[in-house]
Amino acid sequence: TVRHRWWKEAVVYQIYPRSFQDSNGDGIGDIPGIVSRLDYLKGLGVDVVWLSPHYDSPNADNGYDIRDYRKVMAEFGGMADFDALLAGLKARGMRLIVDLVVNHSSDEHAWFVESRKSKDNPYRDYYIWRPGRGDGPPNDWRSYFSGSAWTLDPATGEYYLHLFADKQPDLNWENDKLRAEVYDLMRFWLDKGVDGFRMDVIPMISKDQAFPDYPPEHRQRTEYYHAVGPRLHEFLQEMNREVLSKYDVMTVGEAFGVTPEQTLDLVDERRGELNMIFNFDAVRLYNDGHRYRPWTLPELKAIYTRLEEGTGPRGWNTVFLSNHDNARLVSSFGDDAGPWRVPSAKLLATMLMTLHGTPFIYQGDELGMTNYPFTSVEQYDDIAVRNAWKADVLTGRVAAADFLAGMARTSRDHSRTPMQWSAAPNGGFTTAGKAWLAVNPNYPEINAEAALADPGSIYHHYARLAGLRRAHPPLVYGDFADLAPAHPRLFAYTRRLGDEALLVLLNFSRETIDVELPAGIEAGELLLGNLAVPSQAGRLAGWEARVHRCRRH
Ligand code: TEU
Ligand code: CA
Repeated sequence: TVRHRWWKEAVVYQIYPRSFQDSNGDGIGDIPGIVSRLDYLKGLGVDVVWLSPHYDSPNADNGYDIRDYRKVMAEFGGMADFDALLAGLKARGMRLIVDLVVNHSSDEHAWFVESRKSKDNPYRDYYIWRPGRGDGPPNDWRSYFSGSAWTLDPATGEYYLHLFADKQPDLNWENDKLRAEVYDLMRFWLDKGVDGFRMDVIPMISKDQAFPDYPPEHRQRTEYYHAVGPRLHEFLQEMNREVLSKYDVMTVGEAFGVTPEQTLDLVDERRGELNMIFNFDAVRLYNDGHRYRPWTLPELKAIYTRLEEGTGPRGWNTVFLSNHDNARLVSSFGDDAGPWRVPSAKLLATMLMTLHGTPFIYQGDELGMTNYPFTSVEQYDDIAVRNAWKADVLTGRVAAADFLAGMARTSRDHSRTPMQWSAAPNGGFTTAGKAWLAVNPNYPEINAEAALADPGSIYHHYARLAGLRRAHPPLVYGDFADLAPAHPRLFAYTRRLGDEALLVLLNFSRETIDVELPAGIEAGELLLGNLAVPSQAGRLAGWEARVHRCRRH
């Protein structure tokens, strides 16, 4: 039997602070802005907020490059604002988890400033330094933001490793002192009362100390090489023993490069590592290295079955299809054209909130916010886009038109445009003339004020789904079974716990379809649908989603 835990029952909402709500008219979202929207989150049915990095940072990668782990980013406010956020959430019965970015720091972190000074600096081994090979870097490892993962530092003539930007040097987890520093900074935030961590690219912290070139099978998708290094499980068990086990907290590891089969070792409750991870298989279905890849429903469904089987009763999954690193939910997995946007966004909400695992809602998806109509490279802010443009287009390797077509479907900036709060200028995100990243021009139609006023809105559908989850334990703890894995349009599944079973029916297309269920399974009472007038039993209209009691005989 599965153990009951608050974080299994929780609905999590991700806030990307730069883009959530500006309170002081500088065009940049901030913590007081978040505090002013807590009732909005409560009304949505949120139990836990995950805050993307709020730490002091020079913003080479919007806060994922941390200069001081114990300081709040000045643009976002100060520690008093952070404390007010935490208190405001707790007062409303919600919790807060923060981002833990400890695969790398900023090159402006005091440790790195010291580390690069000399080979015998006490902080030298806080980072990963190696001499070059011939005239070049130590090996063929590549940065996820284009180019080599090694940068030559003139001060000592050695290279430092950075799996991300050159301003994000990788920390050396082989060093006991570094690990102790990390555990210390974790305690700092836990002692303040935060309820856990989302851990950035955590499976990549352990590196093969031989630093070999990529094995041939991992040259394309290097994340499958960098994840699950030799000492990963040892490090996570130590972190759990030293820190996490002493608090009632939740942890979710961003598991870029971890397969469903490798997942249980990270989240098995007997092993004492993490509570859950983000598996990337679903969210990356349409995104093949910045190129759009057409995906099919049977592929998506197969991922959920594979995760169910891979994780089993002693582990736990997350359910998410968007975040600050991916394009918009409804534009990627639904149909954001005209009349289909609202029903398809509600269908996706229904799926996220009824699959087996803790659901993560990304800010703005509860409004059905869409991809931004980017047309030129200058409109993008993301370092991933800017570096790839230089590395791929300016070198003639990729045609500009192909690059832009790919980014128009996959760029991280689609999800980073500001929240659309109202029909006021800049969607009510800021009173500045200009937000740090342009607001989607569809804000007069798609905004929170309109959604709150409309009982049929996507926002209110999420709220009803959160209520349904709370009322029906099978939606949290029940097994998942896909009833029609090969069907190209229909996703039909049951969630069963003991004698109680629910049936979820989703039509991933514009066409009306017949629902073909296996013998012995029937739709009972309708608990929640996404259309004002649900279709009759046995049918689903275009993008219709329904949750029924399940009758079996
Ligand atoms: O993401 C790492 C990651 O796995 C990718 O989604 C990455 O963003 C992509 O390959 C780049 O095109 C995490 C954070 O979520 C992301 O925002 C940071 O940029 C990255 O780590 C570095 O901290
Ligand atoms: Ca601001």
